[in-house]
Amino acid sequence: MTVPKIECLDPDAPHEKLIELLDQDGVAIVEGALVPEQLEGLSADLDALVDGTAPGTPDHMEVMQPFYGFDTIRIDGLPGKSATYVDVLQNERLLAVADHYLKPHCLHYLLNTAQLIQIGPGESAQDLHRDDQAWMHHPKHAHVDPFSQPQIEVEVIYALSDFRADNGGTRVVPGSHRWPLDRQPETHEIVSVEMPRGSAVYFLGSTIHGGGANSTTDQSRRGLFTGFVVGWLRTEENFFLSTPIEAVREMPERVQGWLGYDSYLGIGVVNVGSPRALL
Ligand SMILES: O=C(O)CCC(=O)C(=O)O
Ligand SMILES: [Fe+2]
Repeated sequence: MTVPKIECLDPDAPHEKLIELLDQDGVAIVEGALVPEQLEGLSADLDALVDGTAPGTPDHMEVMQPFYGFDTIRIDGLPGKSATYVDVLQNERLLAVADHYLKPHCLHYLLNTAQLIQIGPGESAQDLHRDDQAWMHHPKHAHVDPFSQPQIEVEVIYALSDFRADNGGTRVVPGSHRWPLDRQPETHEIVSVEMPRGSAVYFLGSTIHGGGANSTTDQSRRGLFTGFVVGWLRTEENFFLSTPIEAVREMPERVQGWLGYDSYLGIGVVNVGSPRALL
């Protein structure tokens, strides 16, 4: 029995090597992915936001609460909140990965998640999942061999604190991006991401993973989660920009829903909740 592990690359490893590992394992770590100035800039921008944010999920998002966590602080919409994030987002390595997996299936891609995930002491492990199952009605999920289907999502989590098995380091199942959808991982197939602050774990939307439990009493695990999806995962019209929110407030509830003001489970959220909260 081979013991699964997550391969780890140097900061100057060629993008092709990272893509080779993602093809093979669906996951890989890159050390020193953020430079010290980026780490400092992110901390400066994010510390204040974290201080003002309670762990857990808005009351109206009960359905997502077990997934989002009870002792976890999530702050989404980071491009509007941190100038350093906008810099980090344009990281050449992530773009090379997105170009490779997504560009064959779309004209251009879109930012899908841009959030800080700070797993606090006492948090239990998130259920293991594939992020691309958010679009569970996509034909990809009727297919027995997901890797033979177009990838629709690529992701990275930057470590803004050290990641360890005991503080909430992401749990990943290497190779699971090639598994039939009904195969469940056994305990020995699950690996905790352990990496120092500044490193990054890359994975595909079809790789099974989940936030780890934080069994410490006083240490938070802070990750910066960024993902891109194929550019056609959206509505044709952009009602958020075409229809002033003041006008939307006067509309019947179901029309508001059709304009996008209800989240679809975890899709379409703002402030980790339903956009309806803004109405
Ligand atoms: O925070 C983590 O380590 C993973 C979180 C995650 O997988 C998710 O929220 O989709
Ligand atoms: Fe996830």
